[in-house]
Amino acid sequence: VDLLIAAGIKVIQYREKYKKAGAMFEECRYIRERTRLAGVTFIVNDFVDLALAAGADGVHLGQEDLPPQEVRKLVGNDMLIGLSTHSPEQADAAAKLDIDYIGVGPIFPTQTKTDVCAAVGFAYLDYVVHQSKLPFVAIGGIKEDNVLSVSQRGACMIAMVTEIVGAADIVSKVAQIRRN
Ligand code: TZP
Ligand code: MG
Repeated sequence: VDLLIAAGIKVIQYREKYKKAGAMFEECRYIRERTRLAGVTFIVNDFVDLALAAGADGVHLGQEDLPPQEVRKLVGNDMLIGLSTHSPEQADAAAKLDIDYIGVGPIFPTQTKTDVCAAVGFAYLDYVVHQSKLPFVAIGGIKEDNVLSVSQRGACMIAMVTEIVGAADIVSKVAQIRRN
């Protein structure tokens, strides 16, 4: 997290799936402290209670998580809600919800998430760029060597996991990606 902040990353999402709640809370508390000092947005994946307890800026939901309208009742109007989407139908449904952004992907095949649909490719990205009014984050298999193909199609927020956290030098990797 400290390296991501040093690299100038604007949004950090906590994506732990297997630890005990207490351990996750301790990690989120650390991330919250660091991101607050740095002015970085902090989103918790999947767990509404953890997002609230940690004072995160937002919570990210999948299609099979709690319904966004129910989560809105729990978190109030100030917290961001993000929703993963994988098809034009899901983007259209998301437009009717009180959410702040959608995830769009996986654009390319990914190893990071096992319970994920097949890569949606550029067809779905193009649909969102041209048809959706919600802010969106492109995700899934995005790397230094293909990020330009995603941004040139109109994505201006891009999420990367492996390419960044798997880099030997995170700060240089992010600088190199930004030079693309
Ligand atoms: N949602 C769709 S793909 C994905 C998530 C969380 C994983 C992205 O990870 P990577 O390593 O950048 O492919
Ligand atoms: Mg999820």
